[in-house]
Amino acid sequence: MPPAFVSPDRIRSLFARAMSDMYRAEVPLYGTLIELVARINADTLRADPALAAQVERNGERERLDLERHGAIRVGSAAELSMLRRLFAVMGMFPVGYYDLSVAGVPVHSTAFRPLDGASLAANPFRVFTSLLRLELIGDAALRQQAAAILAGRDIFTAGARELIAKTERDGGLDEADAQRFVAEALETFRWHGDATVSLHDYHALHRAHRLVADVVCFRGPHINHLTPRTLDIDAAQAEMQRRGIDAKAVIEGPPRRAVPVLLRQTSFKALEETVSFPDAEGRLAPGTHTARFGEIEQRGLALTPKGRALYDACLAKVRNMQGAGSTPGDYQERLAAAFADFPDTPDELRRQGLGSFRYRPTGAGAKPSADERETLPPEAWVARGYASADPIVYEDFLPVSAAGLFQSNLGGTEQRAYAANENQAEFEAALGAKVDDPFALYARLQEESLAALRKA
Ligand code: OOG
Ligand code: NI
Repeated sequence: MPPAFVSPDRIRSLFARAMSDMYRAEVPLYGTLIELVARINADTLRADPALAAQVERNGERERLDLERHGAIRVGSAAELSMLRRLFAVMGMFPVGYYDLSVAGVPVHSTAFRPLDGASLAANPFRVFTSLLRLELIGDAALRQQAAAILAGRDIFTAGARELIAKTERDGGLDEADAQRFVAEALETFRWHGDATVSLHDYHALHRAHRLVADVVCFRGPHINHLTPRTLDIDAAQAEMQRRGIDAKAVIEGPPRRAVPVLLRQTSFKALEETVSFPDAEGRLAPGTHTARFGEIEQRGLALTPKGRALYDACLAKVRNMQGAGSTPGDYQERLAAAFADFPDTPDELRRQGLGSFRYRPTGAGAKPSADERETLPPEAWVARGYASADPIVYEDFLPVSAAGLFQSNLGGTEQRAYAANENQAEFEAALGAKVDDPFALYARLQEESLAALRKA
């Protein structure tokens, strides 16, 4: 009898739930965010029947309450490539390359996430994963010390390693192994209240960059936030402020739109947490470390390369505008002004080829002829009432917001600049695989919906 493997989607769902429970216990404010977002989502759907219908049509109601992303930072190629194999067990694969050195953060990153429509609908859980780039640290002695510490740690349990190997060998895991895998994998993401280095070494690494200390001084890459998805981030932001949560002043990303695009995010500031540091005699000295925070996001339309170029151009305008002042209100105004020319109806976004859409038969009276089926462009299907077209959700990240998060959430305000150091080839060599191109994945989702439409 063949073994009864459970699907990677199920393992991912089990893992996302376990991670959420763990983070809720570790960071109680996260529980508050979850509850706040669930309420706002229910209210938003009640107040907006068209949105509710769209969410329903796309099978997104279920995933909405499950939806989270997390973030971790690792220190070596060995750790990154092992993570790739761990995430593959859960049907999560590396998508996109993000160079954050331009923003003064010595890492480059990818997002591990499900790829196809059915897996995304089942549970879109994703983890933004960054690799420390020690080569960007100026002090050679410190660089060597950090590399030696990293070389001496293993962030994976023996059980996790064994079950990853078993999956690769046998092609899957049965239910009992899947449960065991989730428990073992979770260990890698846990917070450690004790550092592996002395307070003195911590401070030295911290001076090189806060992020170096965060990656190097602990036994594992603690998950540093877990982000639920809201349908109305302005309402979520107002509610955070009303409850006295120390939220960031501005929402990162595009302005509020009738058709939300890409990703808008807000967060509360990172917590300063007590950590003990062993000295040479093994005595523990108290100190603190700042890494973990809370974040909420709203996801919108996945843009095509043409749409993304327009988005980037609009955003660049904001930076060049001389604002009346620098209050959050002024920023929102400037942002809205800069995006005035960005189309904001589904029809116009589609006509100009700025976004990716999922087409499906309306099931209404009107039906295309056999001939139309072959020749009619997608736009005409919608115009003639044969098909509906809904925005495909952006599943990835924005490097500019990510950099803003890194900066505000490592607890510091100082800005550092590294020269632009994009090196995707080196990242992929460390990862042991190529990353997928997000634009190609969105194009494929749209193409698949069109192919199904023509066959229907
Ligand atoms: C990752 C920050 C990126 C996002 O939502 O853009 C991120 C980090 O701080 O490790 O999570
Ligand atoms: Ni995030």
